[in-house]
Amino acid sequence: MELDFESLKAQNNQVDDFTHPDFYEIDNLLTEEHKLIRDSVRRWVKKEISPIIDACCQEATFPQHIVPQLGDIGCFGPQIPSEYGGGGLDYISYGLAMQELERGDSGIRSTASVQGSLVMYPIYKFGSEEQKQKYLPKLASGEFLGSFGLTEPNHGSDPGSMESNFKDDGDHVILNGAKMWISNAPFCDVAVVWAKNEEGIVHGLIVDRGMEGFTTPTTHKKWSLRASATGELVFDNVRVPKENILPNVKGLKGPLTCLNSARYGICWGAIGAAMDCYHTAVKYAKERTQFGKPIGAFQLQQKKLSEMLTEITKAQLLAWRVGTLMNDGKATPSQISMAKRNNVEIALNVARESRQILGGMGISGDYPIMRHMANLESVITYEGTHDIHLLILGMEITGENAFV
Ligand code: TGC
Ligand code: FAD
Repeated sequence: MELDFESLKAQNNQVDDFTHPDFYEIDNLLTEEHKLIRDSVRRWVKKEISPIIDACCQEATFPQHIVPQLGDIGCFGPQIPSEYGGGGLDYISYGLAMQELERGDSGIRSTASVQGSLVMYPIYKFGSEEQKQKYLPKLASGEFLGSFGLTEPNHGSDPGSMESNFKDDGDHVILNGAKMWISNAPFCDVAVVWAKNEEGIVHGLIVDRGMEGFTTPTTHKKWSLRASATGELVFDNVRVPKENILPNVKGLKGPLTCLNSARYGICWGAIGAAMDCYHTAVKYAKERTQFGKPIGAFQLQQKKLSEMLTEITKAQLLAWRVGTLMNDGKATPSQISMAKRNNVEIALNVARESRQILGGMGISGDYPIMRHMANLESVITYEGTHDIHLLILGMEITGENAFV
C-alpha cells in the first residue's frame, strides 16, 4: 500500500510529547553545542518521524523521502570533517544524534549509521582523494544513499571466511559473490563491498548502482526493522574499475575498523529506544487505573520503573565515557563491544518490561513499545551479535581467543 505521508503528518501531528530522563544530570556533562544538536534532531523526529513511523512499520515501507532530510539536519556523517560535507563534530554529538534518531525508530538510525559510519567513514579513512571528492559530499547531503556489504549467506559472525572475490582484468576487476542482510541495499546508489582478491586478501570496493551484473533484491517477511529497507547485494561478473578500490587498507581490519564507529553509534541509539519505552511506560502507569488506583501506585510496577531508570542511567554513563574516549582516539574495540552489548541488552529488557506495564495496550501500534522491542532484536544481532561481543570481551580479559 502506498502511504500518504503528508496526511499522516497532518493527522498525527500531536502524538509525540517525549522528554528524556536525566536522573544523574548527564546533561551537565554536555556542551551547549551537544544539546543544540540533540534538540534539533529531536524536533525533526517529532515532526517528520513520529507521525508516520507506525504506518511505515505496519506496511513495511522505507520512507525514502527522508534521505535528503537526514542530510539537511546533519545526520549523515556528523563525525566526518566538514571539508567533505560532514558535520565536523565530535563523537558525543554523533552519539546524541543517533540516540534521537533511534528514539524515533531503530530503522531510521540504521539508515544514518550505515551512511555515516559504514559508507562515508571507510571512504574518508581508506579512500583516495578522488574517491572522497566524488562520493562524500553527495553522501553527506543525502543525494546518494549508501550500503555496506560484509555479511554473506554462509558467513555472518565469521566474515574472514567470505567467498565474495574479484579477479584482475586490466584496468578493471571482475567481482563475483553475494552479500545478505544489507541495510539500505534496495535503494542504495553506491555500496562499499568487502571481497577477496586472488591472493585471498580482503579489500574494499565501491560499487555503483548501474554497473552491469549488480543487483539488490529486497529481503521480505521481516518482523523487525520494518521501516528500514534490507536486501542483498549480488555480483555476477561485475566489472569494477580499479579506481573504485579503496587504496589505503587491506585485510579484515578494514571493515572491522568501520564497525567500531557504527557499534559506538548503536550504544547511544539503543538508549534512545529505551528512553522512549520508559517515557511511555511512566506516563501510562500514572494514567491507567485498576483496583481504584493508578497502576503506578503498585509496588510491582514501581520496581519495574525504578530498575528501568537505573539501567538507562548506567547506559548513559557508559555511552558518555566511551564517547570521550572516542574523542581522544583512545577507545578500544573491546570497550566499544562492552557498550554496544550492554546498552542494547538493557534497551531490550526495558522494552519488554514497558510492554508488560501497558498490558494489552503494549502490543498495539498506538504505542511505540512493541515496535522498539521487535527492532531491538535486529540491533542485538547486527554489528556483531550479543555473544560475539561477549567473546571479544572474554578475549580481552583472558588473552585466550575463543574464535580459533
Ligand atoms: P581477527 O583475526 O581477530 O582480526 C583480523 C584483523 O582485524 C583486526 N581487528 C580489528 N581492527 C579494528 N577494529 C576491530 N574491532 C577489530 N577486530 C579485529 C585484527 O587486529 C586483525 O588485524 P591484522 O592486522 O592482524 O590482520 O579476526 P577473526 O576472523 O578472528 O574475527 C574476529 C571477530 C569475530 C571479532 C570479527 O570477525 C567480528 O567482529 N565478527 C562480527 C561480524 C560483524 O560484526 N558483522 C557486522 C556486519 S555489518 C552490520 O551488521 C551492519 S548493520 C548496520 C545497521 O543497519 O545499523
Ligand atoms: P551467525 O554468524 O550464523 O550466528 C548465529 C548464532 O551463532 C548467533 O547467535 C551467534 O552469536 C552464534 N555464534 C556464531 N559464532 C559463534 C562463536 N564462535 N561462538 C559462539 N556463538 C557463535 N550485515 C552487513 O554486512 N551489512 C548490513 O548493512 C547489515 N544489516 C543488517 C540488517 C538487519 C536487519 C540484520 C538482521 C542483519 C544485518 N546485517 C548486516 C548482518 C548482521 O551483521 C549479521 O546477521 C550478524 O553479524 C550475524 O551473522 P549471522 O546472521 O550470519 O549469524
